[in-house]
Amino acid sequence: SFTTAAVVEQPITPPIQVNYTKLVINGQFVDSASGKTFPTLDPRTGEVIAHVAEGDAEDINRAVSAARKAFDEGPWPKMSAYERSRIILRFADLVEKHTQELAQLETWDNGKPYQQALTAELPMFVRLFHYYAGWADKIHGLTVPADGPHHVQVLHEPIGVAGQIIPWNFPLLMFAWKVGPALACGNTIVLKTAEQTPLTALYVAKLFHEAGLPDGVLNVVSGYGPTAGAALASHMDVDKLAFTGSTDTGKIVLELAAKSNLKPVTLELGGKSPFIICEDADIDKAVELAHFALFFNQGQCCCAGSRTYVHERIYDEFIEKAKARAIKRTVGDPFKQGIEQGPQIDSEQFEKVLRYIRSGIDSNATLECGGERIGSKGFFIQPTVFSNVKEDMSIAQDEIFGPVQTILKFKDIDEVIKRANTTRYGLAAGVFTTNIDTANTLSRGLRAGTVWVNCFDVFDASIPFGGYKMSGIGREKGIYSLNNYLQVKAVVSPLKNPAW
Ligand code: TXE
Repeated sequence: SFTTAAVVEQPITPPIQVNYTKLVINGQFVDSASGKTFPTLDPRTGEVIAHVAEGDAEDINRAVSAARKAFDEGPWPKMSAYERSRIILRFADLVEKHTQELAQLETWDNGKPYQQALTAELPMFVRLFHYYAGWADKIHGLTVPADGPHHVQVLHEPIGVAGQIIPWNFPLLMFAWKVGPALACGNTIVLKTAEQTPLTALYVAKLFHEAGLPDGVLNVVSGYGPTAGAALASHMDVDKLAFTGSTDTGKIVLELAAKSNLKPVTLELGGKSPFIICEDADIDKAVELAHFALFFNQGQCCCAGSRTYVHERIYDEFIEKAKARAIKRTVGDPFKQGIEQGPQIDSEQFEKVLRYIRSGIDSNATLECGGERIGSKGFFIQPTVFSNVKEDMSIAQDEIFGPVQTILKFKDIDEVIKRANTTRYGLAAGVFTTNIDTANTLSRGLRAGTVWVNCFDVFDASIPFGGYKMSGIGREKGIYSLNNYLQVKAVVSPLKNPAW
């Protein structure tokens, strides 16, 4: 039985009002051209939080024109890099002042535990902007020693108007990963938020303008993917596209970019990350870490440790303990103290997770616990654990994106490397062992953009993140993220005096 706080009959009302619901175009809050709005829902109840201006192709055109003008006529790309850095720092300070309201809004719109938003995501958001503010005045080119009497400079210039499309699982952090490097490099932006979670981006866009960001530099369009998102991906005047979301939609936007103006595209897509627990591991610690790796953020993480491989010698004990831990997980109103898990984001994701649970049962994996919805309102799902999972089951291959742990048994290291690599994804991996040779062998053998050894989900502004295989193209964060937003120009001139 579950100790969940379960049914949310009386959702706690956050002490905040939704003040910003319009599009942000050229430094102004404006209605959509069509006048249409769409509802953003509270995942605890499925009820409407607010009606938000619904941008579509016409609004994307307006936003791109504003961003184009702000790029071509300045001042942003031509401003001193130090001044750009100061504006970004002032923005980060303002966000810090409004941490509580922003965390409340993030929890309300997304359903994630308030403590997580408040103590992890908001500080990380601020940290990311401090990091990128630090880069703004340290981006510089090269001179290269070409053959012949020529003076050769390589300039690193902003790429232009960046189109950015983000998902709903970490609305603020995805904003920071995208907007931070683009602004530090002197670009202008049209950002399309996810239709499930439009609220916090509008709030922080307001703060950015208060901090002195010139009009037109950051435009935020709320709206749906096939309308606003597709218009942005295929726009002829957008110079670069960055996308985070599903692999299927990633393929669509890559194609739209190719068919329009061949804008370069970075993609951060789905995953099915293995978490490998070796026989020498401390079982209690491994159980806790594997639990966190999967269940964090309601299981809605692109890098979730969603295939737990356990060595056969400790497998039975691990299953018992993993099941006990899942049963203890507290599910309920994410505004309530002590709640570890809130609702899934919306009915579509909720149904998808329940479908995968049924498919796990049908394919004869062992359902150790969970498997049902909680209550009759909102999108709560019991923490669920499957054992006896085999690679050919769809629960071991597809991204479930929910609180469903799938546990597989392995015998030796070479075998588990091969099996862990048999997916179309390659976003992240985890390794739990006390043996340095095992850790080295596994981390080199696994085809994934991040390998966490004896830890999981450790993020930092300076650590690059991105995927191998169908988990994406390119890297975000760290020094690698800057190249996504820079053009390289070689300037060659004859040298009058070749000696010097
Ligand atoms: O994703 P979409 P969805 C995975 C996860 C989840 C699944 C589906 O497995 O269950 O994707 O989620 C915009 N042109 N991830 O449907 O569609 C959309 O409006 C342009 C992993 O929410 O990829 C939103 O802003 N844009 C992931 C963004 O794309 C389009 C995070 C993501 O939505 C578009 C989220 C189109 N035709 C889901 N269609 C991760 N990597 O972290 C949609 N969009």
